[in-house]
Amino acid sequence: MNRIIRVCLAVLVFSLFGMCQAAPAPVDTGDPHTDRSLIRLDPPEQVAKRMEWFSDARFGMFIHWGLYAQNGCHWRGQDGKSEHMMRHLQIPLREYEKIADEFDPEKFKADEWVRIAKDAGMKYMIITAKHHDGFAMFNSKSSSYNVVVRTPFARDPIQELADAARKQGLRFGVYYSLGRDWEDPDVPTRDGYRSNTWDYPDESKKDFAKYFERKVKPQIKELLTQYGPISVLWFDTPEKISRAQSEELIRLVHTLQPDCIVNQRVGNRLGDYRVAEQSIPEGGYPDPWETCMTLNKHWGYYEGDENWKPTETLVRNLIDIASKNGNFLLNVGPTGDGVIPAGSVERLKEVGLWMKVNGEAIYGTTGCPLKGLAWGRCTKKTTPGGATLYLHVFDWPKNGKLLIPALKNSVESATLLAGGVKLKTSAKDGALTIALPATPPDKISSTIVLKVKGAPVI
Ligand code: JFZ
Repeated sequence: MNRIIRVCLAVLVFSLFGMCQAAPAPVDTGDPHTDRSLIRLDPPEQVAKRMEWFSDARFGMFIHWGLYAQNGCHWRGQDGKSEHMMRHLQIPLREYEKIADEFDPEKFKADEWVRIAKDAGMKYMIITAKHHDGFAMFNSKSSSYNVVVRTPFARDPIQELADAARKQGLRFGVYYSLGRDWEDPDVPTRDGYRSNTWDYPDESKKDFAKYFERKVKPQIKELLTQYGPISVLWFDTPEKISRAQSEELIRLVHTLQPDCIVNQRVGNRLGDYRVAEQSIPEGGYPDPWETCMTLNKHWGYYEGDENWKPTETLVRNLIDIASKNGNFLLNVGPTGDGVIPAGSVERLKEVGLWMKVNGEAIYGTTGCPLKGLAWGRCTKKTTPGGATLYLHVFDWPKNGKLLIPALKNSVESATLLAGGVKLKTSAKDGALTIALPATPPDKISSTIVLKVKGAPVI
Protein backbone atom coordinates (compact mmCIF):
# COMPACT_ATOMS: atom_id res chain seq x y z
CA MET A 1 0.00 0.00 0.00
CA ASN A 2 2.83 2.47 0.93
CA ARG A 3 4.41 2.01 -2.47
CA ILE A 4 1.12 2.83 -4.23
CA ILE A 5 0.70 5.95 -2.07
CA ARG A 6 4.29 6.98 -2.82
CA VAL A 7 3.78 6.55 -6.55
CA CYS A 8 0.48 8.47 -6.45
CA LEU A 9 2.12 11.27 -4.45
CA ALA A 10 5.04 11.41 -6.87
CA VAL A 11 2.67 11.66 -9.83
CA LEU A 12 0.69 14.39 -8.04
CA VAL A 13 3.84 16.40 -7.18
CA PHE A 14 5.24 16.19 -10.71
CA SER A 15 1.96 17.14 -12.31
CA LEU A 16 1.55 20.11 -9.93
CA PHE A 17 5.17 21.18 -10.60
CA GLY A 18 4.56 20.76 -14.30
CA MET A 19 1.45 22.97 -14.17
CA CYS A 20 3.16 25.88 -12.44
CA GLN A 21 6.17 25.63 -14.79
CA ALA A 22 4.49 25.16 -18.14
CA ALA A 23 3.68 28.60 -19.54
CA PRO A 24 0.75 28.40 -21.97
CA ALA A 25 2.14 27.84 -25.49
CA PRO A 26 1.94 31.23 -27.27
CA VAL A 27 -0.48 31.11 -30.16
CA ASP A 28 1.00 31.34 -33.64
CA THR A 29 -0.76 34.22 -35.29
CA GLY A 30 0.43 33.21 -38.76
CA ASP A 31 1.45 36.85 -39.05
CA PRO A 32 5.19 36.93 -39.85
CA HIS A 33 5.49 39.93 -37.58
CA THR A 34 4.19 38.24 -34.46
CA ASP A 35 5.03 34.53 -34.80
CA ARG A 36 6.76 33.21 -31.76
CA SER A 37 10.25 31.65 -31.57
CA LEU A 38 12.50 32.24 -34.54
CA ILE A 39 13.81 29.45 -36.75
CA ARG A 40 17.59 29.67 -37.19
CA LEU A 41 19.56 28.58 -40.23
CA ASP A 42 22.88 28.82 -38.38
CA PRO A 43 24.12 27.03 -35.24
CA PRO A 44 23.04 28.86 -32.02
CA GLU A 45 26.61 29.84 -31.08
CA GLN A 46 27.07 31.52 -34.48
CA VAL A 47 23.84 33.47 -34.05
CA ALA A 48 24.81 34.43 -30.48
CA LYS A 49 28.20 35.74 -31.68
CA ARG A 50 26.56 37.77 -34.45
CA MET A 51 24.07 39.24 -31.98
CA GLU A 52 26.59 40.16 -29.25
CA TRP A 53 27.13 43.83 -30.25
CA PHE A 54 23.39 44.30 -30.71
CA SER A 55 22.45 43.11 -27.23
CA ASP A 56 25.24 45.24 -25.74
CA ALA A 57 24.15 48.31 -27.74
CA ARG A 58 20.56 48.43 -26.43
CA PHE A 59 19.77 51.78 -28.09
CA GLY A 60 19.67 52.86 -31.74
CA MET A 61 18.31 55.52 -34.11
CA PHE A 62 15.74 54.70 -36.78
CA ILE A 63 15.58 57.17 -39.69
CA HIS A 64 12.63 57.42 -42.08
CA TRP A 65 13.67 59.66 -44.95
CA GLY A 66 12.34 59.73 -48.51
CA LEU A 67 10.33 61.67 -51.09
CA TYR A 68 7.33 61.76 -48.72
CA ALA A 69 9.35 64.13 -46.49
CA GLN A 70 9.65 66.74 -49.23
CA ASN A 71 6.43 68.48 -48.16
CA GLY A 72 5.88 66.94 -44.73
CA CYS A 73 3.75 64.05 -46.09
CA HIS A 74 1.55 66.53 -47.99
CA TRP A 75 1.03 66.58 -51.77
CA ARG A 76 -0.45 69.45 -53.79
CA GLY A 77 -2.09 70.78 -50.62
CA GLN A 78 -3.58 67.39 -49.69
CA ASP A 79 -2.84 65.63 -46.41
CA GLY A 80 -0.95 62.42 -47.21
CA LYS A 81 -1.25 61.38 -43.52
CA SER A 82 2.15 59.67 -43.31
CA GLU A 83 5.08 58.14 -45.26
CA HIS A 84 2.28 56.07 -46.87
CA MET A 85 1.23 59.27 -48.66
CA MET A 86 1.39 57.73 -52.14
CA ARG A 87 -1.06 55.03 -51.02
CA HIS A 88 -3.30 57.24 -48.90
CA LEU A 89 -3.82 59.68 -51.80
CA GLN A 90 -3.49 56.96 -54.49
CA ILE A 91 -1.00 59.18 -56.29
CA PRO A 92 -0.20 57.75 -59.73
CA LEU A 93 3.46 56.75 -59.99
CA ARG A 94 3.97 59.18 -62.88
CA GLU A 95 2.85 62.00 -60.58
CA TYR A 96 4.55 60.84 -57.39
CA GLU A 97 7.94 60.51 -59.09
CA LYS A 98 7.79 64.23 -59.95
CA ILE A 99 8.48 64.89 -56.24
CA ALA A 100 12.00 63.65 -56.99
CA ASP A 101 12.48 66.63 -59.34
CA GLU A 102 12.26 68.95 -56.29
CA PHE A 103 14.19 66.80 -53.78
CA ASP A 104 17.36 68.73 -52.98
CA PRO A 105 18.12 68.58 -49.20
CA GLU A 106 20.83 71.21 -49.18
CA LYS A 107 20.96 71.21 -45.36
CA PHE A 108 21.71 67.48 -45.13
CA LYS A 109 24.87 66.83 -43.13
CA ALA A 110 25.51 63.14 -42.39
CA ASP A 111 28.06 63.95 -39.67
CA GLU A 112 25.43 66.08 -37.90
CA TRP A 113 22.83 63.31 -37.93
CA VAL A 114 25.38 60.82 -36.58
CA ARG A 115 26.49 63.27 -33.87
CA ILE A 116 22.87 63.71 -32.74
CA ALA A 117 22.51 59.93 -32.45
CA LYS A 118 25.86 59.56 -30.67
CA ASP A 119 25.14 62.36 -28.21
CA ALA A 120 21.83 60.67 -27.39
CA GLY A 121 23.74 57.55 -26.37
CA MET A 122 22.68 55.57 -29.44
CA LYS A 123 25.09 52.91 -30.67
CA TYR A 124 23.61 52.14 -34.09
CA MET A 125 21.47 53.74 -36.75
CA ILE A 126 19.14 52.24 -39.36
CA ILE A 127 17.85 54.29 -42.30
CA THR A 128 15.17 53.54 -44.90
CA ALA A 129 17.14 52.56 -48.00
CA LYS A 130 13.86 51.80 -49.81
CA HIS A 131 10.47 52.31 -48.23
CA HIS A 132 7.07 51.29 -49.61
CA ASP A 133 7.12 53.89 -52.39
CA GLY A 134 9.90 51.88 -54.03
CA PHE A 135 12.21 54.89 -54.32
CA ALA A 136 15.82 53.98 -53.53
CA MET A 137 17.59 56.46 -51.27
CA PHE A 138 20.89 55.07 -52.59
CA ASN A 139 22.78 54.77 -55.87
CA SER A 140 21.07 51.65 -57.20
CA LYS A 141 22.37 50.38 -60.52
CA SER A 142 19.47 47.94 -60.75
CA SER A 143 16.78 50.62 -60.57
CA SER A 144 17.09 54.15 -61.91
CA TYR A 145 14.24 55.12 -59.57
CA ASN A 146 16.74 56.43 -57.05
CA VAL A 147 17.98 59.56 -55.34
CA VAL A 148 21.25 59.88 -57.25
CA VAL A 149 19.75 59.55 -60.74
CA ARG A 150 16.37 61.24 -60.29
CA THR A 151 16.96 64.24 -58.03
CA PRO A 152 18.87 67.54 -58.24
CA PHE A 153 20.48 66.41 -54.96
CA ALA A 154 22.27 63.69 -56.94
CA ARG A 155 24.15 62.45 -53.86
CA ASP A 156 24.01 59.11 -52.05
CA PRO A 157 22.85 59.65 -48.43
CA ILE A 158 23.36 55.98 -47.58
CA GLN A 159 27.02 56.32 -48.59
CA GLU A 160 27.46 59.53 -46.64
CA LEU A 161 25.74 58.21 -43.52
CA ALA A 162 27.56 54.86 -43.62
CA ASP A 163 30.89 56.72 -43.80
CA ALA A 164 29.94 59.20 -41.06
CA ALA A 165 28.65 56.47 -38.74
CA ARG A 166 31.81 54.44 -39.17
CA LYS A 167 33.95 57.54 -38.54
CA GLN A 168 32.10 58.27 -35.27
CA GLY A 169 32.02 54.65 -34.10
CA LEU A 170 28.34 53.85 -34.62
CA ARG A 171 27.09 50.74 -36.37
CA PHE A 172 25.06 51.30 -39.52
CA GLY A 173 22.08 49.41 -40.93
CA VAL A 174 19.39 49.77 -43.56
CA TYR A 175 15.63 49.26 -43.68
CA TYR A 176 14.28 47.58 -46.83
CA SER A 177 10.57 47.20 -47.66
CA LEU A 178 10.04 43.68 -49.02
CA GLY A 179 6.31 43.35 -49.45
CA ARG A 180 5.36 46.85 -50.49
CA ASP A 181 6.84 48.60 -53.49
CA TRP A 182 4.42 50.98 -55.15
CA GLU A 183 6.73 51.52 -58.13
CA ASP A 184 7.03 47.88 -59.18
CA PRO A 185 4.14 46.18 -61.06
CA ASP A 186 4.86 42.75 -59.53
CA VAL A 187 4.28 43.21 -55.80
CA PRO A 188 1.05 41.52 -54.76
CA THR A 189 -0.04 41.76 -51.14
CA ARG A 190 -2.50 39.79 -49.04
CA ASP A 191 -5.81 40.41 -50.93
CA GLY A 192 -4.49 43.67 -52.33
CA TYR A 193 -4.05 45.12 -48.83
CA ARG A 194 -1.81 48.21 -49.14
CA SER A 195 -0.86 47.22 -52.70
CA ASN A 196 -0.56 49.72 -55.56
CA THR A 197 -3.97 48.93 -57.02
CA TRP A 198 -4.35 52.35 -58.64
CA ASP A 199 -1.53 52.00 -61.18
CA TYR A 200 -1.62 48.16 -61.22
CA PRO A 201 -5.24 47.15 -60.53
CA ASP A 202 -5.04 43.44 -61.39
CA GLU A 203 -3.52 41.69 -58.32
CA SER A 204 -3.72 38.32 -60.09
CA LYS A 205 -1.20 39.48 -62.68
CA LYS A 206 1.43 40.43 -60.07
CA ASP A 207 4.31 37.95 -59.76
CA PHE A 208 6.32 38.43 -56.56
CA ALA A 209 9.11 36.16 -57.89
CA LYS A 210 9.73 38.57 -60.79
CA TYR A 211 10.02 41.55 -58.41
CA PHE A 212 12.18 39.46 -56.08
CA GLU A 213 14.64 38.60 -58.86
CA ARG A 214 14.47 41.94 -60.70
CA LYS A 215 14.65 44.38 -57.78
CA VAL A 216 14.95 42.86 -54.30
CA LYS A 217 17.98 40.63 -54.72
CA PRO A 218 20.00 43.04 -56.89
CA GLN A 219 19.35 45.93 -54.45
CA ILE A 220 20.20 43.86 -51.37
CA LYS A 221 23.46 42.88 -53.10
CA GLU A 222 24.16 46.57 -53.87
CA LEU A 223 23.47 47.59 -50.27
CA LEU A 224 25.78 44.86 -48.96
CA THR A 225 28.64 45.45 -51.40
CA GLN A 226 28.70 49.22 -52.04
CA TYR A 227 28.69 50.72 -48.54
CA GLY A 228 31.19 48.90 -46.35
CA PRO A 229 30.09 47.00 -43.21
CA ILE A 230 26.31 46.89 -42.86
CA SER A 231 25.41 45.75 -39.34
CA VAL A 232 21.64 45.35 -39.69
CA LEU A 233 19.28 44.55 -42.53
CA TRP A 234 15.89 45.61 -41.25
CA PHE A 235 13.32 44.03 -43.56
CA ASP A 236 9.66 44.98 -43.49
CA THR A 237 6.28 43.61 -44.70
CA PRO A 238 7.17 40.02 -45.59
CA GLU A 239 3.59 38.80 -46.03
CA LYS A 240 3.98 37.38 -49.56
CA ILE A 241 7.55 36.12 -49.48
CA SER A 242 7.95 32.34 -49.60
CA ARG A 243 9.97 30.36 -47.08
CA ALA A 244 12.51 29.57 -49.82
CA GLN A 245 12.82 33.28 -50.70
CA SER A 246 13.25 34.26 -47.03
CA GLU A 247 15.97 31.63 -46.69
CA GLU A 248 17.62 32.77 -49.92
CA LEU A 249 17.69 36.35 -48.64
CA ILE A 250 19.19 35.40 -45.29
CA ARG A 251 21.85 33.26 -46.93
CA LEU A 252 22.61 36.07 -49.39
CA VAL A 253 23.03 38.55 -46.54
CA HIS A 254 25.19 36.25 -44.43
CA THR A 255 27.29 35.24 -47.44
CA LEU A 256 28.05 38.84 -48.37
CA GLN A 257 28.35 40.12 -44.78
CA PRO A 258 28.47 37.31 -42.16
CA ASP A 259 28.27 39.82 -39.27
CA CYS A 260 25.15 41.54 -40.59
CA ILE A 261 22.07 40.70 -38.51
CA VAL A 262 18.63 40.29 -40.05
CA ASN A 263 15.35 41.02 -38.29
CA GLN A 264 12.37 38.67 -38.23
CA ARG A 265 10.55 40.62 -40.93
CA VAL A 266 12.60 38.72 -43.51
CA GLY A 267 9.59 36.49 -43.06
CA ASN A 268 8.53 32.89 -42.37
CA ARG A 269 9.75 32.93 -38.74
CA LEU A 270 13.34 33.32 -39.88
CA GLY A 271 15.78 36.04 -38.81
CA ASP A 272 18.29 36.76 -36.07
CA TYR A 273 16.02 38.81 -33.83
CA ARG A 274 12.42 39.78 -33.18
CA VAL A 275 10.76 43.11 -33.69
CA ALA A 276 7.95 44.84 -31.86
CA GLU A 277 6.41 48.07 -33.10
CA GLN A 278 5.28 51.06 -31.00
CA SER A 279 4.90 48.80 -27.96
CA ILE A 280 6.90 47.01 -25.27
CA PRO A 281 5.96 43.32 -25.03
CA GLU A 282 5.00 42.52 -21.42
CA GLY A 283 7.67 39.95 -20.75
CA GLY A 284 9.97 40.59 -23.71
CA TYR A 285 10.83 37.65 -25.97
CA PRO A 286 13.10 34.63 -25.46
CA ASP A 287 15.01 35.61 -28.64
CA PRO A 288 16.96 38.88 -28.87
CA TRP A 289 14.43 41.57 -29.69
CA GLU A 290 13.98 45.25 -30.47
CA THR A 291 11.03 47.56 -30.35
CA CYS A 292 10.85 50.53 -32.71
CA MET A 293 8.96 53.69 -31.80
CA THR A 294 8.33 57.14 -33.16
CA LEU A 295 9.29 60.25 -31.21
CA ASN A 296 6.02 61.92 -32.23
CA LYS A 297 3.10 60.35 -34.15
CA HIS A 298 4.80 59.75 -37.48
CA TRP A 299 7.70 57.75 -38.90
CA GLY A 300 8.31 60.08 -41.84
CA TYR A 301 8.50 63.86 -41.42
CA TYR A 302 4.91 65.11 -41.07
CA GLU A 303 4.54 68.88 -41.13
CA GLY A 304 3.03 70.21 -37.89
CA ASP A 305 3.37 67.05 -35.80
CA GLU A 306 4.86 68.48 -32.61
CA ASN A 307 3.45 65.70 -30.39
CA TRP A 308 6.84 64.76 -29.01
CA LYS A 309 7.00 62.06 -26.34
CA PRO A 310 8.29 63.51 -23.03
CA THR A 311 11.94 62.73 -22.28
CA GLU A 312 10.80 60.93 -19.12
CA THR A 313 8.77 58.53 -21.27
CA LEU A 314 11.70 57.93 -23.60
CA VAL A 315 14.18 57.22 -20.80
CA ARG A 316 11.79 55.01 -18.87
CA ASN A 317 10.90 53.12 -22.08
CA LEU A 318 14.61 52.50 -22.69
CA ILE A 319 15.06 51.22 -19.14
CA ASP A 320 11.91 49.06 -19.28
CA ILE A 321 13.00 47.55 -22.61
CA ALA A 322 16.56 46.87 -21.38
CA SER A 323 15.15 45.29 -18.20
CA LYS A 324 13.38 42.82 -20.54
CA ASN A 325 16.53 42.09 -22.58
CA GLY A 326 15.42 44.21 -25.52
CA ASN A 327 16.70 47.07 -27.70
CA PHE A 328 15.07 50.43 -28.26
CA LEU A 329 15.10 51.74 -31.86
CA LEU A 330 13.88 55.33 -31.63
CA ASN A 331 12.87 57.05 -34.85
CA VAL A 332 13.55 60.46 -36.37
CA GLY A 333 11.91 61.76 -39.55
CA PRO A 334 14.19 64.35 -41.21
CA THR A 335 12.64 67.11 -43.32
CA GLY A 336 12.83 67.40 -47.11
CA ASP A 337 15.75 69.80 -46.77
CA GLY A 338 17.71 67.34 -44.64
CA VAL A 339 17.14 68.54 -41.08
CA ILE A 340 16.14 66.43 -38.06
CA PRO A 341 13.25 68.37 -36.46
CA ALA A 342 14.20 70.49 -33.42
CA GLY A 343 11.66 68.71 -31.20
CA SER A 344 13.43 65.41 -31.84
CA VAL A 345 16.90 66.91 -31.32
CA GLU A 346 15.94 68.49 -27.98
CA ARG A 347 14.60 65.27 -26.53
CA LEU A 348 17.45 63.15 -27.84
CA LYS A 349 19.87 65.60 -26.22
CA GLU A 350 18.05 65.20 -22.87
CA VAL A 351 18.09 61.41 -23.20
CA GLY A 352 21.82 61.72 -23.88
CA LEU A 353 22.37 63.68 -20.65
CA TRP A 354 20.74 60.83 -18.70
CA MET A 355 22.75 58.24 -20.61
CA LYS A 356 26.00 60.09 -19.92
CA VAL A 357 25.50 59.43 -16.19
CA ASN A 358 23.61 56.12 -16.33
CA GLY A 359 24.69 54.43 -19.57
CA GLU A 360 26.64 51.79 -17.62
CA ALA A 361 23.28 50.52 -16.33
CA ILE A 362 21.97 50.03 -19.88
CA TYR A 363 24.84 49.05 -22.20
CA GLY A 364 25.91 45.42 -21.94
CA THR A 365 23.22 44.61 -19.40
CA THR A 366 20.70 41.82 -19.57
CA GLY A 367 17.24 41.53 -18.14
CA CYS A 368 17.04 41.03 -14.42
CA PRO A 369 15.23 38.28 -12.47
CA LEU A 370 13.68 40.90 -10.15
CA LYS A 371 10.25 41.45 -11.67
CA GLY A 372 7.20 43.46 -10.73
CA LEU A 373 9.17 46.18 -8.90
CA ALA A 374 6.62 48.81 -7.93
CA TRP A 375 9.21 51.61 -7.86
CA GLY A 376 11.03 50.92 -11.16
CA ARG A 377 13.06 48.35 -13.07
CA CYS A 378 16.23 46.29 -12.78
CA THR A 379 19.00 45.47 -15.24
CA LYS A 380 21.92 43.13 -14.60
CA LYS A 381 25.55 42.39 -15.39
CA THR A 382 27.11 39.09 -14.41
CA THR A 383 30.46 39.47 -12.62
CA PRO A 384 33.03 36.86 -11.49
CA GLY A 385 31.41 35.21 -8.46
CA GLY A 386 28.33 37.36 -8.49
CA ALA A 387 26.24 39.98 -10.24
CA THR A 388 25.75 43.69 -10.40
CA LEU A 389 22.10 44.67 -10.26
CA TYR A 390 21.23 48.16 -11.50
CA LEU A 391 18.11 49.32 -9.71
CA HIS A 392 16.36 52.03 -11.76
CA VAL A 393 14.23 53.97 -9.29
CA PHE A 394 11.45 55.92 -11.00
CA ASP A 395 9.49 56.56 -7.78
CA TRP A 396 11.87 57.61 -5.03
CA PRO A 397 10.47 56.32 -1.70
CA LYS A 398 9.31 59.17 0.54
CA ASN A 399 10.30 57.22 3.67
CA GLY A 400 13.88 56.83 2.40
CA LYS A 401 13.61 53.03 2.33
CA LEU A 402 13.81 51.10 -0.94
CA LEU A 403 12.38 47.59 -0.58
CA ILE A 404 13.64 44.80 -2.80
CA PRO A 405 11.40 41.82 -2.16
CA ALA A 406 12.66 38.25 -2.31
CA LEU A 407 16.33 38.85 -3.12
CA LYS A 408 18.15 36.10 -1.22
CA ASN A 409 21.76 36.99 -2.06
CA SER A 410 24.17 38.53 0.40
CA VAL A 411 25.09 42.07 -0.54
CA GLU A 412 28.63 43.19 -1.24
CA SER A 413 27.81 46.86 -1.67
CA ALA A 414 25.12 49.34 -2.63
CA THR A 415 25.95 52.76 -4.09
CA LEU A 416 24.31 55.55 -6.03
CA LEU A 417 25.65 55.42 -9.60
CA ALA A 418 25.60 59.22 -9.77
CA GLY A 419 28.38 60.29 -7.41
CA GLY A 420 29.13 56.87 -5.87
CA VAL A 421 27.56 57.58 -2.46
CA LYS A 422 27.59 54.36 -0.37
CA LEU A 423 24.16 53.19 0.86
CA LYS A 424 23.26 51.10 3.92
CA THR A 425 21.37 47.84 3.36
CA SER A 426 19.52 45.52 5.73
CA ALA A 427 17.96 42.13 5.10
CA LYS A 428 14.90 40.79 6.93
CA ASP A 429 12.37 38.05 6.16
CA GLY A 430 13.89 37.46 2.72
CA ALA A 431 13.57 41.10 1.69
CA LEU A 432 16.33 43.67 1.29
CA THR A 433 15.99 47.31 2.32
CA ILE A 434 18.29 50.05 1.06
CA ALA A 435 18.42 53.34 2.96
CA LEU A 436 18.25 56.27 0.53
CA PRO A 437 18.98 59.98 0.78
CA ALA A 438 15.95 62.29 0.80
CA THR A 439 16.55 63.66 -2.72
CA PRO A 440 16.91 61.43 -5.82
CA PRO A 441 19.91 62.19 -8.06
CA ASP A 442 17.65 62.27 -11.13
CA LYS A 443 13.96 63.10 -11.36
CA ILE A 444 13.38 60.72 -14.29
CA SER A 445 15.20 57.65 -12.94
CA SER A 446 18.00 57.26 -10.39
CA THR A 447 20.32 54.26 -10.54
CA ILE A 448 21.47 52.23 -7.55
CA VAL A 449 24.35 49.81 -8.11
CA LEU A 450 23.77 46.71 -6.00
CA LYS A 451 26.64 44.20 -6.02
CA VAL A 452 25.62 40.76 -4.78
CA LYS A 453 27.49 37.52 -4.17
CA GLY A 454 26.57 34.58 -6.43
CA ALA A 455 23.99 34.50 -9.16
CA PRO A 456 20.82 36.37 -8.12
CA VAL A 457 18.52 34.09 -6.12
CA ILE A 458 14.94 35.26 -6.02
C1 JFZ B 1 5.81 49.47 -41.22
C2 JFZ B 1 5.68 50.59 -42.27
O1 JFZ B 1 4.44 50.43 -42.93
C3 JFZ B 1 5.74 51.94 -41.61
O2 JFZ B 1 5.65 52.95 -42.60
C4 JFZ B 1 7.07 52.06 -40.84
O3 JFZ B 1 8.14 51.97 -41.77
C5 JFZ B 1 7.12 50.92 -39.80
C6 JFZ B 1 8.46 50.94 -39.04
O4 JFZ B 1 7.00 49.64 -40.43
O5 JFZ B 1 4.66 49.51 -40.40
C7 JFZ B 1 4.32 48.39 -39.69
C8 JFZ B 1 4.89 47.18 -39.93
C9 JFZ B 1 4.53 46.10 -39.13
C10 JFZ B 1 3.59 46.26 -38.13
C11 JFZ B 1 3.01 47.50 -37.92
C12 JFZ B 1 3.36 48.57 -38.72
N1 JFZ B 1 3.21 45.14 -37.29
O6 JFZ B 1 3.78 44.07 -37.43
O7 JFZ B 1 2.38 45.34 -36.36
